[in-house]
Amino acid sequence: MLDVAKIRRDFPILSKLVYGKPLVYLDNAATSQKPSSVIQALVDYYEGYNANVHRGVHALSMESTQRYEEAREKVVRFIGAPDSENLIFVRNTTEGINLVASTWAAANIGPGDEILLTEMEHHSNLVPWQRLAKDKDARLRFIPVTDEGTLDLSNLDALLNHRTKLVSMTHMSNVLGTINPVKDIAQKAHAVGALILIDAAQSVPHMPVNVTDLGCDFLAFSSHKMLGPTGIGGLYVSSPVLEQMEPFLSGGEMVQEVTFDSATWNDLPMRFEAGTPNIAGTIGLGAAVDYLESLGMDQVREHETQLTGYALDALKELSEDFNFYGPADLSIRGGIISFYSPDVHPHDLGTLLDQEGIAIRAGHHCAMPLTRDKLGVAATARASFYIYNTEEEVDLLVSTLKKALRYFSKTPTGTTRSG
Ligand code: 7TS
Repeated sequence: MLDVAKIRRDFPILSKLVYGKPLVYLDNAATSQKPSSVIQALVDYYEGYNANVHRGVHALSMESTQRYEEAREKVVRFIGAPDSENLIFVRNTTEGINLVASTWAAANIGPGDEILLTEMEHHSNLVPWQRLAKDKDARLRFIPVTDEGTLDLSNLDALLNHRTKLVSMTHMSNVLGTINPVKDIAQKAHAVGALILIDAAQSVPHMPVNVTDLGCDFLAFSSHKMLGPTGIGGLYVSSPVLEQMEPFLSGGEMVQEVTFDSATWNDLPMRFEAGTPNIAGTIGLGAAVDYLESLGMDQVREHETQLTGYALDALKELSEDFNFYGPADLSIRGGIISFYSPDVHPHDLGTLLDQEGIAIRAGHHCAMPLTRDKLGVAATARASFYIYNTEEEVDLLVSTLKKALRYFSKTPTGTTRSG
C-alpha cells in the first residue's frame, strides 16, 4: 500500500489552509496537485539550462535537448510505446484528439463513413468529431450508457460495421468513473477495419496503461492530471498509422529541407511538433513520471480503488438524499464519484464544501450530453481522488455533506442561499 502520509509531505500545497481550514483537495479529475520534485524540475530548467532544443550547438542547448528527449523516453516507457517516434508532445488531451481529427481522420474519413463514440465522452472527444462529420458528410454513432453507468455493448455488432472508420472513446469516464473495456473494443474495431483512439485523460494518471497491450492506434493524455505541469500532454500513434499521416501544424522544427517553393518533413515524431515546444513542461512531465513510477501504478490504482470503496460505503448513509452515479463494481471503476440531490443545487453544495476547505467540482464536467440527456440533471457535484487523499478526508466530506443537507433543509421553500 502507498505511504500516504509520506506522499502528502511531497506536495507543498497540501499544507495550505483555505479559510483557515486544511485543504481537502477532491478535484483531481480536473487537475492534480504537483509534488516538489516536479516544481523543482521546472525551476532547475529555467535557472540552470534554459535554452531552445534541437537547434543549438552550445552547452545549454545540448543539455536542454538531452533532458527534453530523456523526458520523452520516460513517457514512452511509462505508456508502453514501442519507440520514441510513437510519442508526439501536444498541449493536452484536447489537442491530441484535434491533431488526429485534422490529420489522419481528415484524410481518411469521407461521405457515408461512420465514427463510433460513446454517450459518456468529454466534449474534447465529441466536438472535434461533430465538426469533422459535418465537414465530411460522415455520421456519428454512439454506444449507449446503461442506468448502471456502463457501456451497453449488446448492439455493438450493428454499431461497429464496415462503414466505421474510427472508434474514439474514453478509457475512464470523468463523470461516472467507469473504466471501459477498450482492449476488447480495439480488437473488434480492427476486425471491421476501423482504427481506435483512446481518450486516456483519466486513465493514464490513475492505473497502469500500456498502449501495446491495449492494441490501440491513438491514445491521448494530459500531464496536468498526472502530477505534471499544465500545457503539455502526449499523443501516442502506432507506427503504421504514423507513416501515413501528413503533418498537423507547419513551420520550424518539423521540416528537413526548405526551398522558396517547397519543404520536406523532419523525422518522426518532430514532424508533428512544429515550433518551440513546451520544454520546461516536458521535463516536468518526465519528473511526474519518475514520481508515479517510484510509487508503482498498480499501487496507485490499488489505493484509489480502496478509497473509492470506502467512500461509496460511507456515502450509503446519504443514499436517500443523493443519487450517486457510476458502477458499483470497483474493478471497473476509478476514483470519481458524482452525485446529485434535488434539494441542493450542486453549485451551492460546492460553495458550502469550499467554506470547509473541501474542493470538489460542480457542473456538467464538460460532458453536457451525458449529464443533461442521460442522467437528466443540469449539473452534478463530483469528488475525485488521487494518491494523497485519505479516509479522514472522505469522512470529512461525508460529515460536511450531512451538514449541508441540514443547512439547506432549514432554508424556507422558494429561497436559496445563492438567492
Ligand atoms: N477527456 C477526458 C475524459 C477528460 O476528463 C478531460 C478533462 C479531457 C478529455 C480534456 O483534458 P484537457 O487536459 O485537454 O483539458 N476533464 C476535466 C474534468 O473532468 N474537469 O476538468 C477537466
